[in-house]
Amino acid sequence: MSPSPTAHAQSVDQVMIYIIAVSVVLLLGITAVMVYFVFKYNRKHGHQPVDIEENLPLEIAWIVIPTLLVLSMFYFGYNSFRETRDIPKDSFVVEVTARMWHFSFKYPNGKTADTLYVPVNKPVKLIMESVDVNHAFFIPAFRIKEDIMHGRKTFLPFTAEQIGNYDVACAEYCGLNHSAMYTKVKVISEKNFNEWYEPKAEINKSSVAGK
Ligand SMILES: [Cu+2]
Repeated sequence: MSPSPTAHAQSVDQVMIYIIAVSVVLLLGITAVMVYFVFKYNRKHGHQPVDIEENLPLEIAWIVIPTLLVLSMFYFGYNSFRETRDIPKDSFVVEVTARMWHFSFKYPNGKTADTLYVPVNKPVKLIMESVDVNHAFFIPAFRIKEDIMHGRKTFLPFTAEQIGNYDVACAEYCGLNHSAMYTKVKVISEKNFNEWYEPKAEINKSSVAGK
């Protein structure tokens, strides 16, 4: 398995594995007991149904154990969700505009792009808005997804820890070409990012033009 591109992706995966593991243990356990009882208490072997009177330890067990399991799932899931709401103060802000059927990105210096370029290991905060219908910004590799609406800004933070290209998809059905509404997030080194963000040649040209 390739390393997780974000710490958040790792924690989401751990929650997922935990929930699946609990579910599998319960499924196998319950199925095994059920099948065993079908044979053990088979009516053909002379067994008759019996009304079970109050069994306090059993009742406590079937209330307490599932409650603890569900609460633990909520606890781990909520911790992982908090990571998408607690935004580092020094985050690099990129504005995302969604429209049918396209994402565009605007950087603090006014630069715009159709692809999201970000430096590796830098906290990024996306501030997102739609100019038309509802969309959703989804980076499967980072395990993050957030709705994008018209007239209301939503946000999404992430810190990419692996250089690479990752898919971005619209995850809210938004019309005819929704299924083609894809772009990429390109995580690059800080040096490459700075070269892309403020190319030297252009700075020189504009400073010459300014004189
Ligand atoms: Cu869309």
